[in-house]
Amino acid sequence: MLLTNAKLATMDGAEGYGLIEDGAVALEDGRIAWAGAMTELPERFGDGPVRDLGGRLVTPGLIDCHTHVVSGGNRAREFEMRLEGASYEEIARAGGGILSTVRATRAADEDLLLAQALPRVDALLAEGVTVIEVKSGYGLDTDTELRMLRAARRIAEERPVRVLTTFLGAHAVPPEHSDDPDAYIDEVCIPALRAAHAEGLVDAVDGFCEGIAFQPDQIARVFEVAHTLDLPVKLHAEQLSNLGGATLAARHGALSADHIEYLDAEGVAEMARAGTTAVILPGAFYTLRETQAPPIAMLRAHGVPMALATDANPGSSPLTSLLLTMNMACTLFRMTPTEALAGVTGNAARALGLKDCGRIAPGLRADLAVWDAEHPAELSYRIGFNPLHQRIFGGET
Ligand code: DI6
Ligand code: FE
Repeated sequence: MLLTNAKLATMDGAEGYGLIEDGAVALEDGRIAWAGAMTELPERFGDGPVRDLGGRLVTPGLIDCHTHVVSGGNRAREFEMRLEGASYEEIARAGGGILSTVRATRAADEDLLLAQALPRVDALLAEGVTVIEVKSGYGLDTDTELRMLRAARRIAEERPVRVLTTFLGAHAVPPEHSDDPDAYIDEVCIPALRAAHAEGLVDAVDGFCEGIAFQPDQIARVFEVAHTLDLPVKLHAEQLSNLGGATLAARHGALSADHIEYLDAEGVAEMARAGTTAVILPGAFYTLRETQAPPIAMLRAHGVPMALATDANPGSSPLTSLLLTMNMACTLFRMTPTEALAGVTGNAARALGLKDCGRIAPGLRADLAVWDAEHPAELSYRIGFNPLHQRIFGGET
């Protein structure tokens, strides 16, 4: 299959969109066989079926590298409580917040968890997403953590999308261990991680390093086990305060440190040194009406790659639009539209440790998004408008 008459934002190159006007992409066996200017098309790609894209924009398929789309129930009532003046942390300390989703998730069977996740996934796919990451973390017991991960894996059987699963047992202290978080880590979280890994359910390990969640030494114990299982790590760090989580993550060779509103210069330097990607989550910042923005200029100056994700979750970011995420990153954090698109393509792939997607380049998976747009900045500029013309997943439309 040959796609012709396309404007390519290859996202392949040191910086910028890697724009190719009047471009073509040859797809073979689910991979990109060739991409470039039509005038340079090698002869052998001219023989097969041709699809004229009418001058439309083609980008890599979008990648949502941080989601909690598998979860029970919803938290609309807490949304109302916050509007009445309660803070996210107050609600969490009073047994609501993450723990209210834990109750609903524990009560849901695997089919229900899957059924509730699919409409959220569909919303993402409708905007050209071809890869999603999905976390556990609303079970906080072995059975429910594994059930969440099994439901997450099944998303890829039900929909044309690639799913990477992340074990997030260190997300919150469950009520039955409220007086002993250390015992939860050692007696529940770590054994659950081993069990999930043994069942092939884990692609990476995450934690929530925060006053309302876990301390750095507790996260470090989970990371040590991840290393012995050869699993990459990442961390929810510096979202509401600075506990040095990004530094901890970087020193453990983390793929990413996520949120990082309260990240300081030391943390930025450690991330740069370790090659840890910054995952920026404007949906949570917006929902919680945070006022401290992540240190974008400092990350940029240190060359820390920046990814963007929805953080789709029922509490702090009930957001299932990567396009709106891109707009928020530009408007709220002054990221550029170029950075925003890199954040949901090449840098999102990097945050997941994936080398076979996120760019339009020979040999990579044929995961593409075709847009009714003239320029890639349009994807960040509009609010609540979806210009997707077509999604191509592994060469299939
Ligand atoms: N940070 C987040 O933004 C989500 N988890 C986390 O550690 C929020 C989860 C929730 O409020 O349900
Ligand atoms: Fe999150």
